[in-house]
Amino acid sequence: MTMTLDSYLTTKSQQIQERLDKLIPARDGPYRQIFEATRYSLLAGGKRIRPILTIAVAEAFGVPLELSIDAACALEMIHTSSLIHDDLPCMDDDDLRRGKPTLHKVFPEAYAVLAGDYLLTFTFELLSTLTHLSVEQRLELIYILAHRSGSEGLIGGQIMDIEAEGKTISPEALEMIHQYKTGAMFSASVEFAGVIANVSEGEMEILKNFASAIGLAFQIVDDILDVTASDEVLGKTAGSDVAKNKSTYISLKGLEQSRLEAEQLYHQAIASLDKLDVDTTILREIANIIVVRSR
Ligand code: GRG
Repeated sequence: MTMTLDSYLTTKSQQIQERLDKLIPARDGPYRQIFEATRYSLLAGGKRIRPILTIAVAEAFGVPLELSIDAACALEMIHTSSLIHDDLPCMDDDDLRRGKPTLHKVFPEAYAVLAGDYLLTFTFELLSTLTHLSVEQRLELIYILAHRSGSEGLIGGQIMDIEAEGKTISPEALEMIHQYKTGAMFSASVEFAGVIANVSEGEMEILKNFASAIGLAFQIVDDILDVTASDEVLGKTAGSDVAKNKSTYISLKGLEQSRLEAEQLYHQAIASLDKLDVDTTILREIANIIVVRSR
């Protein structure tokens, strides 16, 4: 990682952390536990790659951080909501997330369900109240996020993932699961920036192609790290795909071919950026780190 990108990511992560802390503060009162439970997972860190992408793409089009950060935080909220639910005993039943015990291990399981529900609903409340954006822009963001979280996004991807457990599926079926489960949120992140920056239809198409390539690359690398990295480095349980008998890029294509495909997707992402008429230096570096990351 270059120093420039390193400090860019650190700065943005801190800004996102501070903003999330303000958007969902600790509160007293008879329902204070919902804020405690939600903040336990939301403020636990994580790479913040989705909100960083929103901010970075918006900045590439000249939009200052103040205009994109709340929408970026909304994305991180829905992402965290999906992680909390994904970790529940009725789903992946995981004990470790973001370097800490999962929410349902520390709070009653019902609180984990409710914290996920709260983040999911608060996300849309937040987007509807972003008065620095036009009503049309807000509606567009709400549509994008609802669509990318729904049957053709997070939720559809998750149910296909559950259906595929214990089976060997085709590479095409696996790619579809990855595009829905993981790619959809990367698409939303980049589309969010496009809406906030009022980009042209042509630019939006290019951004979507960029997002689709890095989203799939991110998940392939996630599959690779699941077999090559440790719990400590990942902050979540390594080897869980094999333990749950899931088809992954590695099980279907092997480590070498998976690395090659991630690399090809990186080049595809860069080729999309080449078509944009703005400074995409940081976006190129983010695309690179998605492929060469170690956690
Ligand atoms: C709440 C809308 C909603 C949906 C629930 C449970 C579920 C449906 C979907 C789960 C989808 C899921 C867990 C996808 C995995 C995506 C993925 C690669 C997560 C890991 O992301 P990182 O590495 O994690 O960016 P950090 O912790 O760094 O943020």
